[in-house]
Amino acid sequence: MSYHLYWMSGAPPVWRVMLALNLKKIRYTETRVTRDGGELNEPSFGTINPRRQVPVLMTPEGPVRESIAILAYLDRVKPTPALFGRSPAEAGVIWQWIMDYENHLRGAMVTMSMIAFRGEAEARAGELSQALDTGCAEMETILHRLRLMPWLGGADISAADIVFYPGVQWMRKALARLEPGPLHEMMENPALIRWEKQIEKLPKFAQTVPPHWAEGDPKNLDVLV
Ligand SMILES: N[C@@H](CCC(=O)N[C@@H](CS)C(=O)NCC(=O)O)C(=O)O
Repeated sequence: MSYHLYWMSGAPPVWRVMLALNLKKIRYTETRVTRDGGELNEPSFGTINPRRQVPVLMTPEGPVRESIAILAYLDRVKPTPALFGRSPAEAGVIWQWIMDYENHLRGAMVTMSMIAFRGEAEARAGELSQALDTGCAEMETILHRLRLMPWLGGADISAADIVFYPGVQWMRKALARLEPGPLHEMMENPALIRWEKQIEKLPKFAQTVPPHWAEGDPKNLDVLV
């Protein structure tokens, strides 16, 4: 079986897919694209993803786009470790945490990141304050869960952790550029830090970290749209 990933440095949805591929020990080849490079606008890319976004995983059955759809695909390719649980109850809990993040925290995370990375904290103070409040309310629930359980889904790592982790790293990057406040304090919670460390011990984790973060290149920070 051969798999090929189209990816962009710093994009949280891409990071999810890389974490899942490595967790499942599925080998893949890759093409790194950049926003400025124009690869996404090439006619050939439009045929594999009409939305002209990454990640796209090329599979023997054709291209699969949308990070969570790719996680579901990979779970069928290699069911162990299970990303979406083994029982109806586990699947329900895992999906609940995924949808909580997607529907509630992700938008606030994107808003605070864009404002922070573009240095617009003063000009968009009202919007920022609302995003930070939502961030605090959502993180409260997540922190409560992580104080009780090793992973968001329960006893084992799941798609919920993989979906959430890149968002946490974006939030950390954003908060480092903003005035300290309650969300900064919440992000220092030991349960969250313990959970992050568990993820960072996953196979080949270092290879999934956006290379331009390690290179200290400030460009391309706003790939998240
Ligand atoms: N819902 C999609 C989002 C994909 C997405 O937004 N990708 C962005 C990077 S974060 C992208 O490819 N943007 C290309 C561009 O804006 O030119 C997923 O989860 O895969």
